[in-house]
Amino acid sequence: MKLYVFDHCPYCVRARMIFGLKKQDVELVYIQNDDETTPVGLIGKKAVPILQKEDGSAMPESLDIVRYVDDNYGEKLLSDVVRPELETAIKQIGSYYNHLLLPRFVQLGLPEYETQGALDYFINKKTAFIGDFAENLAQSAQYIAELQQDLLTLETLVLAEDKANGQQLSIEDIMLFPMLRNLTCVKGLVLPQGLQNYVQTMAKLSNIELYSDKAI
Ligand SMILES: N[C@@H](CCC(=O)N[C@@H](CS)C(=O)NCC(=O)O)C(=O)O
Repeated sequence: MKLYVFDHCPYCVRARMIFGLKKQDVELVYIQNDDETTPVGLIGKKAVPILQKEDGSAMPESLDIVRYVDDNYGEKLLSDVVRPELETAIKQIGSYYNHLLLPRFVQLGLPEYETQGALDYFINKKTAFIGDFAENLAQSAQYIAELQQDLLTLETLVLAEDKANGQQLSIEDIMLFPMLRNLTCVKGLVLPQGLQNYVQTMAKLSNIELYSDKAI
């Protein structure tokens, strides 16, 4: 199977997680950010992740991919239960964290921005969404201050470092880890200890690298 991804894409990290957690091989294909031909050719629109199955057919939508792999390869791992309070905490952080993340992604040396065209495409598209990248970077301290508070709330909901609900791996982990993993690119952000333990443990279990070493 092949999984078409961008490294920074949290939905792609969801899909990558299930392969890592199940120790199931998959070929990762990093497309350029401005490559519309590949995804449109596979699923009729420009979006990743895309799973190309063994029969050649292509599947979009991160959670569909996660459930497909969980149901069809090895013993089922994930519970479907998501606590509403965890979902609320994730949505709250998700409402502004792109102001911190998007201007940093383009400085991390990620494979989806190898060409100038790919870089320009991303910057133009996302500037329309969050405003000027340099201005957002300059406002990091205020976003980080808000985030530190919200992360304290989130920490109270993470009950074990290898499964957020404390009992079984679940869709909660598939939603939560990609967000925390992306936040490791923010220099000066101190994850509360419980979340730091969680992100490190889940990175190992999922076989997905963090950005801590190149944080900006
Ligand atoms: N609902 C989709 C969302 C996927 C999505 O929004 N992917 C983004 C990247 S993070 C994308 O491909 N956007 C088009 C673009 O970047 O041009 C899923 O869960 O897979």
